Amino acid sequence: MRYLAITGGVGGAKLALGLSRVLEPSEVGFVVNTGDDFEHLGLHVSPDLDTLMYTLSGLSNPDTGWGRVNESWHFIETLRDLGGESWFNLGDRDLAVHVLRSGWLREGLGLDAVTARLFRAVGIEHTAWPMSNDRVATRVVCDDGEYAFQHYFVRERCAPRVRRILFDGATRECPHPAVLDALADPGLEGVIICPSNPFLSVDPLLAMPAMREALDACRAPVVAISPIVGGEAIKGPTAKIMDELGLPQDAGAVARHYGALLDGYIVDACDRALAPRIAHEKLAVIDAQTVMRTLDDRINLAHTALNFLHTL
Ligand code: FO1
Repeated sequence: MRYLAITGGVGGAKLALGLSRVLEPSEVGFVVNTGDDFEHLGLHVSPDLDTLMYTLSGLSNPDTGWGRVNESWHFIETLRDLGGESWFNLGDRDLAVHVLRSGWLREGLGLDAVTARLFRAVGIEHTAWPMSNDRVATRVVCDDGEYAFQHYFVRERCAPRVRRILFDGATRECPHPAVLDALADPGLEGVIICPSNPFLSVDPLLAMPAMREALDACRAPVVAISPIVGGEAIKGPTAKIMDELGLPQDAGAVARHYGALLDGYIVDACDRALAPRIAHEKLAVIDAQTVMRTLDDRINLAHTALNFLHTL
């Protein structure tokens, strides 16, 4: 494996798609946040793994970025009519994935094996690992109480003010062993932290001490792409959360958040003026077009990140 890409949901999956178009399955592996996973209606839902699966296979819903294209909603509408819990929109086609995953997990398969089966079934040849086969659950402490991740994110639409973010199980559970092996492999040429939410999507991985240590010890350079462009998040609550955590809402604050982990950082072209102020002797900073509207944008950013890694 020449490269590892760390990704969360929608924003990260876009760059992952670009990477999958320019690198062979043997060259890149994707490490996916599972802090968002939860049991819902008796099913195990893994939103970020599914977002990656749908994106890489061309099955993603272009309007939402999550869930499936050509979806119908009879199940959730019927559930709502019957008085069931319907705030989390499970589409009819998407439901099949959750039913299969839950059944295979009950039979004793690991989340990694389940993921591999599902990815192969939709024709993906690249490998994606859940960050851990064990349960690490993101919890969001807000002014008005503590929320399980999806309750905060979907049910409450990220409205409560965030005070702290916790990762239950992170210090107890182990990262996926293949990820640790890849990070220790002298053949690894670089790690890319996709432009996912640093606090909600990347921190769950970094909260596992063995993952952090493996990244710190890794000899290959680590590059992140800023999810903040012109002081705003492309999608989702990153900028709002930064404000609530008392951080400035700019690309520099994300780089400082990752700290010594990074060797390189890519800001958007519109933040070009910030680059020299973010850079220091141990951090190279370049600018590029990071807003990925088209497949070409995704491929171009993938090439930029890979070329940048090789200069470090
Ligand atoms: N996000 C929403 O904002 N609303 C939903 O109803 C919703 C349903 C959903 C169903 C399956 C799935 O895999 C993802 C879904 N998401 C939904 C996205 C998801 O929960 C979040 O985007 C991620 O957890 C954050 O990366």
